[in-house]
Amino acid sequence: MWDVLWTHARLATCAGDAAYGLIDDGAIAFAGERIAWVGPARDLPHGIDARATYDAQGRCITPGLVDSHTHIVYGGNRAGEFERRLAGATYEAIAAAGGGILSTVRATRAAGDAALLGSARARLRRLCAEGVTTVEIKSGYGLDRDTELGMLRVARRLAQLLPVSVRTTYLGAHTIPPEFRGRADAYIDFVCDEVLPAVALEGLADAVDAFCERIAFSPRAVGRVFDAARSLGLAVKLHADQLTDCGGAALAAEHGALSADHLEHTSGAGIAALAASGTVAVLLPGAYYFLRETNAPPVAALRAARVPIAIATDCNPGTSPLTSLLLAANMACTLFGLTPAEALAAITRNGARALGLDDRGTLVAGSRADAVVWNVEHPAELAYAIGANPASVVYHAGRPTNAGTDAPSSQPREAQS
Ligand code: DI6
Ligand code: FE
Repeated sequence: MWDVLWTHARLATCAGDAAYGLIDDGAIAFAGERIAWVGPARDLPHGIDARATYDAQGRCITPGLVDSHTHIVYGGNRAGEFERRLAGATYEAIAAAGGGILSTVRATRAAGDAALLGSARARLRRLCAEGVTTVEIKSGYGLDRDTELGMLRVARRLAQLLPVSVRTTYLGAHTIPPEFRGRADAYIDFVCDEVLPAVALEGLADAVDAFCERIAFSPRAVGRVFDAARSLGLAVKLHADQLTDCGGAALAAEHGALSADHLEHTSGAGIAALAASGTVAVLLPGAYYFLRETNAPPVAALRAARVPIAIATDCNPGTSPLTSLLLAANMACTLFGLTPAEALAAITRNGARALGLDDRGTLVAGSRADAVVWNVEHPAELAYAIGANPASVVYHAGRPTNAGTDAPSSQPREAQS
C-alpha cells in the first residue's frame, strides 16, 4: 500500500545522463518518507493501491530543491553599503574600513537569538515556498564563541519550524573579528582550539567552511582550520577564488572538500584538482550579479573536466541578498552559460552532492520523498521564468507542506476515474 501516487506527470528525475532525466507520462509513488516507485505510467505494477491518487495532468514533478550555500541567519541588513557601492565604493574598500562582513557581525551580536530566528525564518519561508526542501546554513557572523554557537542553534531550530531539512556549517574563518584585529594566527588558534571543539561536542555542525581570500584568510590559515575540522570528523568546504585566484580550488581539493564555492577566478590547475578529488563546484550567480563582477566562473572548463556543478543562492546581507533559488538558476543560465537542464541538476542532484547527501536530489526509488509538483509543462520553464513561483505542491519527506502556491487552500487534483 502506497500513501501517495501521482500519475500523468512529466518527471524530471535528474537521474542518469539524459537531460533532466525526463520521463514523459510518468508516475511516482511515496510510502512513508521514501519514494516507493517511479517510472513510466505504463509500467506501474498492478495490484498496488495508494491511499491518495492524483492526476498531474501533464505537469512536471522534480526532486525537492537543494540550496547548498546560504548565510541566511544574520542581523540587520546592508542596504546602506549597497548605496555606497553604487556610488563607487568597492566591496573590498568597505571591508577594509571595518564595514562589510564586520558590520553584519556587529548587528548579529546585538540581535539576540529570537530576532535572528525570526528574520531567518521569514527568508527561509520564501525559499521553501519555491520548492526548497534542503538548505545549508552557515554561521560566520558571530565569530565569538557564543554567537557562533547561537547562530548554529538557530539554524538547527529552523528545521523544526519549517518543512525543510537543514545542514549546518561552521564558518568561523569568515573574517577576523575586532577583538583579534591584526592577530590572524591567534584568531585561528581560537577557532581551532576553542570554538570548533565546542561546535563538535554539541553536534551543531555538519561541515566547516572558510573564506580563503586576500581580504580574509590565507591558504595556510585555512589549512589549519581544515586539519582541525577533519580531526573532529567534520567535512570541509571552501569559499574559493571569489575575488582573486588564491589557489582556493586546489586547496579545497587537496583536503577532500565536499565543495569549492564561487570560483570566479579559478585557474585550469584548480579545475583539474577539483575533477580529480570529486569536489563539487558550487557557483553563486547572485553574488556575481550583486557585486557587478565581470569575471564569470570557468563553466566551459568545469563542464569539460566533468566537475559536478551546483548553484546556490549564497543568501547573505552583503553580496547576495537573494531568497529565490529559481532566480539563481536563471542567472546561472544567463550570466554563466549553464543550460536549463544543467541548472536544474545544479539545484537538485549536485546541490545534494555538495552537502554529502546521497539520499536525495533525484527521483529514484528508495530516495527521500522530497519532490515538487510544478505548474509547468516542461522543466526548462523553471530556469526560464523570472520572478514566477510555479511550485504547486511541495513534499518534504513524503508529507505535503503548505509551501507551494496551491497549498493549503486547494488540494492536489484528484485523479479522474
Ligand atoms: N563570500 C561572500 O560572498 C559572503 N561571504 C563570503 O565569504 C559575503 C559575506 C558578506 O559580505 O557579508
Ligand atoms: Fe557565501
